[in-house]
Parts: sequence; C-alpha cells; structure tokens
Amino acid sequence: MSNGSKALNNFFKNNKFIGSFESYKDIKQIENVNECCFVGRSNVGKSSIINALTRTKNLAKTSKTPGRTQSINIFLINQNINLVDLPGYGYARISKVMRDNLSILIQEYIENQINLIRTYVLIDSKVGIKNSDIDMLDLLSNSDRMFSIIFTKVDKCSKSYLSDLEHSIGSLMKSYKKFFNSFFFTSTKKFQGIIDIQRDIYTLSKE
Ligand SMILES: Nc1nc2c(ncn2[C@@H]2O[C@H](COP(=O)(O)OP(=O)(O)OP(=O)(O)O)[C@@H](O)[C@H]2O)c(=O)[nH]1
Ligand SMILES: [Mg+2]
Repeated sequence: MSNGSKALNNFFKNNKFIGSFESYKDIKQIENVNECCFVGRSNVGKSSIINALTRTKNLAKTSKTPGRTQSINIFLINQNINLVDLPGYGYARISKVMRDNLSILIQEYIENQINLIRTYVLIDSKVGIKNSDIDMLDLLSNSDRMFSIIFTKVDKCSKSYLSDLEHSIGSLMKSYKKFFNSFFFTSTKKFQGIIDIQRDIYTLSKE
C-alpha cells in the first residue's frame, strides 16, 4: 500500500465541509474557486473516494445501503478547489418522486454550476457501464462538460477483466472524444489509484 505523496496529502488534509444542499438554488456560490464533482450510480463509491482523497474516514458519509447521499455535499480543499459529492442515480428502491427529485438536482447542478471544471464519473468495475451511466455521459457532453472516468472497487476484479473493461469502454469513449479526459482505476480498500486522482485535482486547482 502506497502512502502517497506527503505534499499532496497535506494539500487534501486542509479540508472544510461547506454544506449540504437539497435544492440547487440553495448552493452558496464561492467566487474564484474551481470545482470538481463525483457522479455515478448509487453505491458505486463516490463518498468513499472523497474520503480516500482527503484521507479522512467520515468527511463524506458512506454506507452499505445504496441511496445514502441524497443532497449535494461540498468540501473546500486548501481554500482553492471544491470537491462535490452528488447523490447517486439509478437506485430503484426509492420512491419515484424521490428519484425524480434527485435527478433534477443532479441535472440542474451539471447544467448550471459555473465553476465546475471537471466531472469524475464513477463506474463500479464489476458492474460495468449501464444505461443510466450513458445518460450521464450524454448530459455531460450536451452541457459542454469535461469528464474523466473512475473505475471503482478494482480489488474485486482480475487484471485481465480490467484490461477488457478498459478496452471496451475505451471504444465507447470515441463517441465522447471532445469531452473525455482520462481513466482512473481505483480501490479505496487497497488505497490504489488515489494518488493519481489527487494529482489530477491538484493540477485543476491551479487552472
Ligand atoms: N470492495 C470495495 N468496496 C468499496 C470500495 N469503495 C467503496 N466500497 C463500498 O461500497 C459501498 C458504497 O460506498 P459509498 O462510498 O457510500 O458509495 P456512494 O456512491 O457514495 O453511494 P450513494 O451515496 O448511496 O450514492 C460501501 O459499503 C463501501 O465500503 C472499494 O474500493 N472496494
Ligand atoms: Mg454517497
């Protein structure tokens, strides 16, 4: 297990919870702070990734039960970049009204948030890409948003499986050429691939 870079860890250790917002209009806009957000199906590991990046256990609330995060949670890193934990999509076992409200919240955020400079779309390696993920990629490209893909929970998969996955989703990315940035393979359990995302976000914070 890598301990990562000390300088990067210090950068991410300087973190502050800004707030939890159930409606888009309530979000406090912070001028001159770039933002990156984490989206993906319910239970894919969004909150876990934010905790791994900041090396905290509970900054973002995680759960074994899908549908845990039902609001937009914003964390300010080093006073110059926000990490945004969005609710999960595609979870069937919540009411339709709730599901509709959450997708409206996600969509409003993606379409309107001015400082949003990168979206990380999380895909559970074992589950692969679903129609709801394609809908998200379409929303991002229609909103002119740059995105990267984070494959989560790689500890559950073999190397050859992951290489096939990279190949097939790599082909799909040809349709999103203008907006697709890069792939990351991660495990928060094994602390794998986290430093690469830390570096990416650090670079974005300088833009
Ligand atoms: N094996 C394994 N499990 C993981 C990993 N990352 C997260 N999990 C587990 O996946 C479950 C969901 O993680 P969360 O981080 O709460 O997922 P989320 O995407 O924030 O979920 P919602 O807020 O419900 O949308 C938890 O039980 C985590 O412990 C990983 O890298 N490997
Ligand atoms: Mg969550």
